[in-house]
Amino acid sequence: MPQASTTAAIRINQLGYLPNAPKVAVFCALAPIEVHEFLVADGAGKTILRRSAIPAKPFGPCVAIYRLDFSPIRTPGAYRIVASGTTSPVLRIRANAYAGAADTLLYYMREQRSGYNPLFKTIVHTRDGIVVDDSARAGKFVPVTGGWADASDYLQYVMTSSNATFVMLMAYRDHPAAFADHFDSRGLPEPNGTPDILDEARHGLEWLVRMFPSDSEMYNQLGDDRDHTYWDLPTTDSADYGWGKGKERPVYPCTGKPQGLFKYKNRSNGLASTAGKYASTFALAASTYRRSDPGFAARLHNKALAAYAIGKKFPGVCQGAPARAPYYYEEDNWVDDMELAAAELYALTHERIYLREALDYASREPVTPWMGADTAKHYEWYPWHNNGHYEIWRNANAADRKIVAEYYRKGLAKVAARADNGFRIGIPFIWCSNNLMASFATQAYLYRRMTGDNQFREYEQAALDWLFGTNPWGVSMVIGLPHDGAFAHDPHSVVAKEMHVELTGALLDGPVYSSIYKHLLGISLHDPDEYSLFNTGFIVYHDDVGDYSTNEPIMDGTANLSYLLAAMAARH
Ligand SMILES: [Ca+2]
Ligand SMILES: [Ca+2]
Repeated sequence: MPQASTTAAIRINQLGYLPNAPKVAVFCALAPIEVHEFLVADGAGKTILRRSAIPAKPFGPCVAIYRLDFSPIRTPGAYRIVASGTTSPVLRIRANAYAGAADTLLYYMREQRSGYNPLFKTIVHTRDGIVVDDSARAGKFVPVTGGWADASDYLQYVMTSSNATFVMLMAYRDHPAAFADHFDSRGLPEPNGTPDILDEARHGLEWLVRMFPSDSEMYNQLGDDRDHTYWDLPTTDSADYGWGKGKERPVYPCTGKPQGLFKYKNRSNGLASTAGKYASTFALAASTYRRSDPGFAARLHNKALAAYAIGKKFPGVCQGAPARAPYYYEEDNWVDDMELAAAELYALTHERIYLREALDYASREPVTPWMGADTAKHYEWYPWHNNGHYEIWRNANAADRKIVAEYYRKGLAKVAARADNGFRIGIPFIWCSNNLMASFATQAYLYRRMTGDNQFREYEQAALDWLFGTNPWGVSMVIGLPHDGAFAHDPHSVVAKEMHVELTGALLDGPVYSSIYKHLLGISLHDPDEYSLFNTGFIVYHDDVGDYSTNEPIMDGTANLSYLLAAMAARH
């Protein structure tokens, strides 16, 4: 059945609804309309539920919004909702709605691999790289091929790659049953006896080890925005960093000082943000591989201790380094990273000093600062949610558990206080809003798991539903999830465009404030906007290769979502 009207739509979670979870669709009208009730019809067209539509505060292009709560239906099946002459797409209720979803994300992670890349079936970026911006080592070659391209450019960051690796290890630790084995360590479609999530995490770990080769060499970034000079494939990347087109790429160390080889400088003032991320990831990995690969685990254990010591010695942040453009990762917090590191070192060593230090760091930033804010700088508060509180909770006594659960509650309450609109969404729509959405839902899930308190359940579900289609545009923010859903076909990606491949599993950046979109440099749409009717509000989203602000797939956000999707799959 087609939509009866283009001026109203019923938005649903296209992936599906778990039988026992809250189930809400959102009626969004572009003009005022009174909707009193809605009905739900089963696959045979028989009405099985008739209920009042709940009016809600307008949001974005949706001048009139009604929440259509069909939670009473728990029987698995396919249904449609009808309200005021508008019919929803088919919605599914099923216990396995999230089965395989976390593994689907890994298709994109594999596609992003540097080093051996299974899509191109060759090694990409073989000459990484040469140290810059460090008087002692500038000009030295360090072998750092590997890891993942950060997004649709080919820059690589320890900041995002270590968080991606950490979250994948954490997802496997907590929800191993959610992951299958269909690919080998190189990412080729051949089972190898290892869950694919661990194949992917190990690919990240081995790059991180290369980027921290000794206790006195801590590297942070590979490549810089000179990468953006050419629109080319990873195999033919012709960026010229001064050593010839397609030759070596620069490797930036953490120096504790402002960095930038040209006009723009970052505000780096320490090493702890990066050192903490190395330490937490290596410590968790040391536990992961303790039995299966004791030699690797021992090496990671030592590196975790060394990185943590560096973080303690040099507090402060090690930010992304800009080159020709003013955009860079402006991470401004580091106590969250040191908290997570201390929590993991406690889990690894059982030495109580680490638990005390973790709690101390936690008390210095109990709430990730974007929560409750209208805006933030680019990646100012990163990671998007602080896994450290949950990691402390896993090994702490009842009193300390209560403290860290309360930290999470405060952050969730700040976001929920802004979520009085019809979509129940309270995040700021800065660049990479989907990462905030996924992290909010993850923190809400962790809090619920820690406390049994369901007070944020509605908002947690709304954030998850948003990512899979309950948003003004009715678009899933993950390409190919579900495979028959409405999702981006024109992402900002040279690989998708030139290779004619669907970037299955990729999480997009997501909608931004229209005020941000209008002021970005060099942005323009290549095709007529199929979502133009819904781009009239304070936020915009475009399925267009030209929109690098809302339609660019992003590696760290994709990995960050793996935990939540694994949790949703594993609980039912
Ligand atoms: Ca495998
Ligand atoms: Ca941080």
